[in-house]
Amino acid sequence: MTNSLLQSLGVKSDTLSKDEIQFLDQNGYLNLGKLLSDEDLDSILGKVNNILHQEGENAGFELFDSPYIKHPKEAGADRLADLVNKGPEFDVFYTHPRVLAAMQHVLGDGFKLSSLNYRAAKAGKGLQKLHVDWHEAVEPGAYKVCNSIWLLDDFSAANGATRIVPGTHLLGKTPQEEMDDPFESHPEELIIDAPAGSVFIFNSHTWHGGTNNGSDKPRRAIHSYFCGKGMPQQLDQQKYIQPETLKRLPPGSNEILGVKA
Ligand SMILES: O=C(O)CCC(=O)C(=O)O
Repeated sequence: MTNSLLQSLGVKSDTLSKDEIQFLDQNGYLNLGKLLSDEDLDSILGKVNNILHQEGENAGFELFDSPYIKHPKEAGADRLADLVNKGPEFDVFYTHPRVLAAMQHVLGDGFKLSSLNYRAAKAGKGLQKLHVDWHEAVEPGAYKVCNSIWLLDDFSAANGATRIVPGTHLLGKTPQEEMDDPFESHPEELIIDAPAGSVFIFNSHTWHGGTNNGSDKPRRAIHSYFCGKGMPQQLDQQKYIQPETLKRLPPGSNEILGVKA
């Protein structure tokens, strides 16, 4: 991906402040603040509900097509996949300049979208192991994948918010290698506590996972997940891309999706 494409999408040298970059480098995650307005959230949630209704039992079916999804059928969560091709409401998730700036910083030039999925931890469920989104540990700096989580509900320890263990992207170890039971709490984990519309970047090599949703409502989020140059996408975007998606996106955006123009 060229720098001029990123510039045309609004990425500038100061899109992330020096302090934000330093925080991301040291902690392996970054709170970008509230990037979605309440009106945006209404429209996105309306669309998500329609898709859930339309797809019914088949919701998230595209995930089963991917050799790179660890738990396509997660009993504790509902999922939707391929949101790229399910409406213009979802364009912002992979074209927002602050997200693109963070991805370029973590993954380097040539990064692309890996997948754009919805995950809702069901009431009373949703606990995941602490994990990384790669099959093995990598050396600090040699990052392959990086995620952003877009909160569609207020997140807190009460409703299954994501937990993150800051700084673990620098260990060169996975939780499986270090913990007796990665389902257990980690003494240094933090649980996201932020309002709906907020976006967190997390380097996917930072140990993280969903927690149990102790509320009586689903805890909803969209993951806009990216991979570095030459890395396989979680969803084969070329296979699923629809002409109308490319038509409505700014010129050159096919590079972000890793598909032909
Ligand atoms: O939705 C979340 O809180 C985290 C999900 C996650 O890490 C995963 O599904 O791999």
